[in-house]
Amino acid sequence: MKKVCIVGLGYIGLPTAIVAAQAGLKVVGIDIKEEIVDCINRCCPVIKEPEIVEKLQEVLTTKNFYAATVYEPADYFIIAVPTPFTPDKKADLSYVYAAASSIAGVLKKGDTVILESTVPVGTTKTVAQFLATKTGLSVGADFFVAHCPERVLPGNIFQELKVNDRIIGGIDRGSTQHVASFYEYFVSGDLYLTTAETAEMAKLVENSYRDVNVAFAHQVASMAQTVGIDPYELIDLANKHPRVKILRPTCGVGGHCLAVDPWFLVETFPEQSKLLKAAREINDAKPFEVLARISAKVAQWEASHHTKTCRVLLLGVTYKADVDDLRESPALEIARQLIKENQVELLVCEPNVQSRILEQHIGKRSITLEEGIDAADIVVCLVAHTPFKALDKKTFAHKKVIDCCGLLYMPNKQVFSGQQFFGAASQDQKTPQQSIKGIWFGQSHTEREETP
Ligand code: SAJ
Repeated sequence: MKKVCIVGLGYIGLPTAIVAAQAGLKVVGIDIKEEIVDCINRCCPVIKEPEIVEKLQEVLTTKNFYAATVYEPADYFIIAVPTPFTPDKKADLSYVYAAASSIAGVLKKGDTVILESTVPVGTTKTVAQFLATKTGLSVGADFFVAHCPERVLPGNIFQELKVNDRIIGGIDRGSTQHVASFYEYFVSGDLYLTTAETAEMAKLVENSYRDVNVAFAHQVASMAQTVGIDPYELIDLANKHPRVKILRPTCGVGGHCLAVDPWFLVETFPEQSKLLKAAREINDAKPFEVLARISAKVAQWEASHHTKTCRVLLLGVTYKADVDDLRESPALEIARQLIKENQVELLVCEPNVQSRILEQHIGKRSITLEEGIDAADIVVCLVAHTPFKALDKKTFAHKKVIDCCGLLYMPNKQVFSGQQFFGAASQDQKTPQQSIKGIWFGQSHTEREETP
């Protein structure tokens, strides 16, 4: 049975280890943090992902998987460690090289090393040379190296790990072949073979494409709002065009991917990446726009309530809906800033993050939705988590609301039918007026108090 050593038991490494173990490979997962390794071996993963506990239990029981802090010899090594950026927006590859250094200690002839972490163009080749120098082995002859970027969407990782197409870019043809045969164990999607540099750049381009499109949505929202148009209704209507698909404005862009990856292209191609840089700046500015709206609303509230501090409830602080991940979260940044300014009494409702963890980040525990809405003077909808979406919109009826994620937007499904309109109008004044509102004039100024 082939053995795999997966380095980095985070959002990508752990699910990949589980899927590989389910496919019949012998997998050891390596993490530098002992507490993470202990938790995983006790089947208490620290990351949240649908079905992760059941699947982890299964592979621990079959003994096809276990976690450790010490590297072991294996046939395949997968590097799935974080690649953050430095304060001056340059890729920080220290975790990649630390992993490569430890792999070099156990690497032997015939082994394959796969770099899954997102990296600037050219990194895979440099890592391969680094391994060759450290081990004295010859890359392409004694061992094989390729980049195979992960492409899964948090919240749907187990499905996407198997069905998504993968790009495999070896530092030479032999490496590409070796790595492709590895992914055949568990990927049902197509495996596209190319060079290491093309694979690296494809990943960066994919996420930059999405970042640029979110920035477009954010600019549309800002323009619309300036003239009192509901951006969610506007975008909904524009998207009725068969070739238009504008994304959804939120309180910013977060996570470890979109907010980071475009900078790796900007670093390598400063002259040819102006649009990417502008998009990054637009998305990074979004939380400050939201903070300005909150300040304005609080000032309005204070003008009519002289006696007490305004209570502001934030709904959601993770980087996007229905995940527990706080990395690069614009909503969390908004919370931090409000705490720092100390002008309001801040309440936070975040059902996806344990209160203890939230407290470590912002010194505040999460309160329940009911408590929060009851106590709040102003509700700020930051992240459209499913339990928030399930709320009866009437819950917000007597609240001042700033909706930054389209939580309160109700798409009007009615489509004008001349017969219905004219026919109904002559019989019943009330019914046609309600339906006309959605069809002709939209619902922007009547149904929702405020948008981002
Ligand atoms: N966002 C919006 N509006 C949208 C869509 C997203 O504001 O319409 C925001 C989200 O709220 C979030 C951020 O963008 O803050 C990123 O969310 P996301 O769902 O677009 O992406 P990630 O970072 O969770 O995952 C991305 C995915 N890449 C693409 O869709 C091109 C995923 O497939 C990658 O595997 C992942 O990055 C990665 O690891 O690179």
